[in-house]
Amino acid sequence: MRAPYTIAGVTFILAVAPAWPQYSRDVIVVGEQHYLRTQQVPHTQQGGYLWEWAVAAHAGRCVYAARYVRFETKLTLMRQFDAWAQPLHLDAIVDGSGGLDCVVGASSSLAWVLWHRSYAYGRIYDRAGEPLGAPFRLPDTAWTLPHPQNLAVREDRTAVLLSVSVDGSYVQDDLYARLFSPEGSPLSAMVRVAGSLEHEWTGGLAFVPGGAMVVAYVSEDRVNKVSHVYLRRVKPDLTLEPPVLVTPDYADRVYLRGLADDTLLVHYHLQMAPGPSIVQRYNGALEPLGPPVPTDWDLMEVSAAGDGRFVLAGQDPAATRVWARLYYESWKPTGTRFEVAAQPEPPKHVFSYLNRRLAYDDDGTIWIAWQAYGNFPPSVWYLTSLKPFRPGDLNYDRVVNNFDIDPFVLALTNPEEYKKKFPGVPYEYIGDCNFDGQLNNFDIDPFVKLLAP
Ligand SMILES: [Ca+2]
Ligand SMILES: [Ca+2]
Repeated sequence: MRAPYTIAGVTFILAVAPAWPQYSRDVIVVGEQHYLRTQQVPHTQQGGYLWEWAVAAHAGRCVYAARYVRFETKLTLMRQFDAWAQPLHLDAIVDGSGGLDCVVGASSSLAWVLWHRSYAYGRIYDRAGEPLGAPFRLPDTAWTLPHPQNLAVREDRTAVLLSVSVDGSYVQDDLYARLFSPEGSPLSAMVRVAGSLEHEWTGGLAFVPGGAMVVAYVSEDRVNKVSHVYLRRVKPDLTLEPPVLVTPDYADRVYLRGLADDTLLVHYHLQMAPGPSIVQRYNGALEPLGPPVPTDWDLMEVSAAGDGRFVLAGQDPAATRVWARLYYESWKPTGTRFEVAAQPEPPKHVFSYLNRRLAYDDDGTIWIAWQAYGNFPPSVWYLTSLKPFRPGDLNYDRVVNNFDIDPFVLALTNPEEYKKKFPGVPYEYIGDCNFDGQLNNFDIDPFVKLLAP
């Protein structure tokens, strides 16, 4: 139990957090087999109501930050999960005051949570969920937080934050980049990357070989009232190269991800009918690698893994169903869209427009944060994870071999012991090698066949 946390005379005590109620244990197949687990996020916490949240995933771990609001009492909580959606530690209180907006970013060793009141603030946590110092105010972010995808935490634990400036006027929106230490201190000046920023820009940033950074943004031609997507390189000494226009067409809502092969995946929307969304790959010099490829048009979020796979998610036009679809590196969809619903299925479920709701980890796990309504009040919030697995891989090391024999026998004969040894691993599904929906003696022969070379 942690010490009570007192803010403005209000004391919060967080008990050990149990797993949230889990509503769905499905296996769905999207290209490869995935285990889908949906948990209901508490709608109330310490007397406040869930207002908004953001998710990020990295190195087999999901970080989730949520803001609960009740009159002047506001509470931002952070929770981390392992890849099987098991909570790793207590909920951490990030901040007990202040306004809205929350953004979270993670590397394998630390997590940043940013929020906004009159100014933007941040707090940093280590992998065990312990705060590294007190909350701090971010310099020169006068009134707005960066939008999603604009906080990148590198493996050297430094972070780059894009922010939207600073004079309080949407008309003069400028985009700035700044490098921060692992403790949240600025390591560089604010670098002005672009101006005339489109209000609905989403942007993103990625690192390319040689230490340069690429920033994506949407800039508006305010005379002709059209928006264009740009990429721009920022060199290690923070000097700027000329911006690169991604398409001459009217486009916005750009997403950028740096991939493991040092190329860049760029995704954006065309605004003119029929308005498809487009994916295209670039090299680190910002030369296109191949033609633009159309994808789903009615999506709301995109997230990519380092191997170039990406997932799209959105909702149907009547706003009653949240869907997602996985694309392989070839940019061919892996199958039909799948619905992200809990069981029993709520009447309506939607993405909210705020913050970051979708994260695709490099290990292939997809995290989706969504909201159901229809019985309002209250609405119900869910966190869904989809984790790929191979039948028979009972020790979950991503290969099926002789090392899976003992765990298979354990799952079959002593599930309680198996659960202690492999917490959260859905052995009923992974051990079901004849695909009849249960794990029993009839799975032994099919399991042995999977071991055969
Ligand atoms: Ca294995
Ligand atoms: Ca079976």
